[in-house]
Order: sequence, then C-alpha cells, then structure tokens
Amino acid sequence: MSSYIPTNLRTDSSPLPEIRVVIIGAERDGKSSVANTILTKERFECGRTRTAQSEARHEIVEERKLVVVDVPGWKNSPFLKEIPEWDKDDFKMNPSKCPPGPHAFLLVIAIDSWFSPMEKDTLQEYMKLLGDRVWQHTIVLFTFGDYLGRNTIEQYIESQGEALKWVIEKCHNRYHVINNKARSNITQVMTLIDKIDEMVRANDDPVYRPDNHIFSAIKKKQEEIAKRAVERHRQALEIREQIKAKISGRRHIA
Ligand SMILES: Nc1nc2c(ncn2[C@@H]2O[C@H](COP(=O)(O)OP(=O)(O)OP(=O)(O)O)[C@@H](O)[C@H]2O)c(=O)[nH]1
Ligand SMILES: [Mg+2]
Repeated sequence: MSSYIPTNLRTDSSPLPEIRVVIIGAERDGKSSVANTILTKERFECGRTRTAQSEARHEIVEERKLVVVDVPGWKNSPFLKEIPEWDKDDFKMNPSKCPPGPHAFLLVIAIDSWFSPMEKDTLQEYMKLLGDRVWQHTIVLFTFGDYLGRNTIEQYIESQGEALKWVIEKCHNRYHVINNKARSNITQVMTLIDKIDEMVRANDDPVYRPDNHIFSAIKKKQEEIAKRAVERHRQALEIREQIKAKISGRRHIA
C-alpha cells in the first residue's frame, strides 16, 4: 500500500505521514553528518569513514516520521566523460532506496570553499541521471553553516559566481543552511522540514517516482556482472590449482 496521501486528498495543513529524503552531493561535503543532524542521532558513520553505499535509516523526530537515504559522494571532475557506467547506474538506483520514492532530494553543498564551475558541471551531470523532473523535488542544503560567521547565506550566495546561482535557480530558489557542529539546534532541522512540506504542497505529485523499468534493467545488469565475477574467480582458482598440481608433479619426477 502506498504510504503517501495523494495531493487531492491532502489539505494544506495536514502533514505527510512520512517524509522521505535522499541526500546527494559531492564527496566530503557533509552528507552523512547532515543525515545524522536531521535524524538527531548518529545513524550513519561519518567523518573518517567514507560512505561506500547508499543506505536508508528511519527515525521519529518531533513526532514526524523521517526516512533518510545517505548516498556516496560524487567526485568533482573536469573529465565527465570518464564517470564509470557502474557509478552512474548506482546513482540512478538511489531513489528506489525509499519506496515508493523520495519527497525530496537534499542537494548538499559545503560553504567552506568557493563553488567552482567544474563543481557545477559535475553536479549537473549527476542530476541529469535522475531526469529533468528531479529539480522539482530538490532543495539545496548548505552545510558548514558555522563558516558563515556573521554573514547571511544570501551574502554568501551573492559573493559566489554564476555557477552557484545557476544551481539555486534550478531548485526554484529553495535552499537551507545547516551547521552540523550544532546538533542540539533542532530549530534548523524543523525549519528544513517546513521547507520540504512547503515544496511538497506546491508539487503536483508529492513524490519523485523512480522509473521501475530502468531499475529492473540496472539490477539485471548488476546481477549478471556479479555472476560473471564469481565465475571469473572460480576459473582463476581452477587454473591456479592446475598449475600447482603440475609443479608438484614435476618435483616428484625430479
Ligand atoms: N565545521 C563543520 N564541519 C563539518 C560540517 N559538516 C560536516 N563536517 C565535517 O566534514 C567532514 C566530512 O563529513 P561527512 O559527513 O563524512 O561527509 P560526506 O559528504 O558524508 O563524505 P563522503 O561520504 O566521503 O562523501 C567531517 O570531518 C565532518 O565533521 C559542518 O557543518 N561544519
Ligand atoms: Mg558520507
């Protein structure tokens, strides 16, 4: 049974029974940290531990049921043609980690450094993998909020180049700042949830629905690759055993 209330049954004030979000962005930008800040608990390993695979965690926060999918970060690169196919396939699978699909993608951007055109190009390349409709469900989530000091986020955005402004415009001017070093500040999380609620109310379909045909095809491909890898390993072991047997046979003769 679908766990969301269709738009035509929702009144403006009725909260979603569950909010599902997928956290995406470049590596080391604070995705797992922000996942923990949102869930108000250390549910994902972060810091020294790099996220190796996408995983979902559930938590009730201030009486709201939250499902958060933390995703491995992409590598910013000027060589976009070189993004491996399996990396792209893994990325495309992320929305299927919280069925029937996420209400929001939180696009994490750390504000501890300059957001370069190369970072924008990489981000755009990954977003393309989710189709144009992904922008309708995306909020820019600035991390490293402690780096703002006395400045506002608007001042930070103004101080940046066109690359960041392009991303914000693609997200219909939806953004939020989180300071992961201030976990006790629940207001920053509740304000984010309000912004997600607002975006969902404005969307015709509250949920980004994954394309199940694409997922079945990717899954099949991944299973075939895994099967071939096992077979290759088995053959390698067999050849090693044959060589070993030959060598020990020669020793006996000598
Ligand atoms: N000062 C400050 N540091 C932060 C903030 N958010 C994350 N960090 C630090 O940034 C580093 C990386 O954080 P992670 O949450 O592991 O980053 P990630 O994006 O999940 O990294 P990958 O999974 O490797 O892509 C850690 O050392 C965090 O402590 C923040 O808001 N402020
Ligand atoms: Mg991580």
